Amino acid sequence: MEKLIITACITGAEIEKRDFPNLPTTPEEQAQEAWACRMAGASIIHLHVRNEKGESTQDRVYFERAFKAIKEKAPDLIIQPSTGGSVGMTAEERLQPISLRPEMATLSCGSVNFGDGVFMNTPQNMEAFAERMKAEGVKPEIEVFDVGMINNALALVKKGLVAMPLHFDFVMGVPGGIPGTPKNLLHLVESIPPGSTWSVAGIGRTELPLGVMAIILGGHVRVGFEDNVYYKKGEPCKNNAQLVARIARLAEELGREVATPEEARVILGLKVK
Ligand code: KMH
Ligand code: ZN
Repeated sequence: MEKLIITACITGAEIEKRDFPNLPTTPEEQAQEAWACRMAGASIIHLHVRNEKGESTQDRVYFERAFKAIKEKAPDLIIQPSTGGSVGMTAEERLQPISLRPEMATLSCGSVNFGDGVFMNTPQNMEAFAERMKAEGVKPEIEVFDVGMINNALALVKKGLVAMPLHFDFVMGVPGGIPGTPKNLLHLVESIPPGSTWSVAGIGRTELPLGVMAIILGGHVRVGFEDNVYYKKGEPCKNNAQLVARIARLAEELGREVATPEEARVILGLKVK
């Protein structure tokens, strides 16, 4: 089995610092958190950024600051900005981090109810996002919130907008999306083309069991405050690295080695630095 890639989604767009003071929101806090996650075994940082008021933003300037701070502290990490942003943002707004030409970025492949709102990704949006990423040489991570989104990604491949092999991230347990059950994860894994790579991001209490399944099945794992802020029931996390360290520890117990960022680049077909 190939080595395990651990992605740390350290901030997200939905959680508020006033509800969860340990959330890293400034570039300095994000850099510190990214470094600690790297030390604990993460090779990718999935990044959302916040403005001075702590609000979610896709403004290029804020991404630029966060990239700089993270690269100074942990230069070898793969930084994967979000193009999902927050529910209600426009496509142009969401696409801003792509102009920084990151190695990877997320590409959501369909619309989904998202709590009380709708996370909108029309076919036209998806094509425009894929085209922009292709033009800038950015590898998409295909975000799948429900099973039909796999087909939407394959439609982008047919149009020549995304190249195989694909890398999927199954985001499971969003209220409105596919529930985070073991059976559903198996179904998703069996539904992607051979040769694809995949990771799982279980929301809330599904994060840990789905992560363990991914370790065993040969997938990869995403953990962090974007998806879950509890270490266990009733015990909030102190930091993101705690969640990364637990996955790394379980992988070791289960005989799966954890990838360095350089090894992750090879697994994902990114340019090796
Ligand atoms: N915040 C969600 C509405 C991504 O990062 O690409 C979308 C999201 C997906 O988080
Ligand atoms: Zn995200």
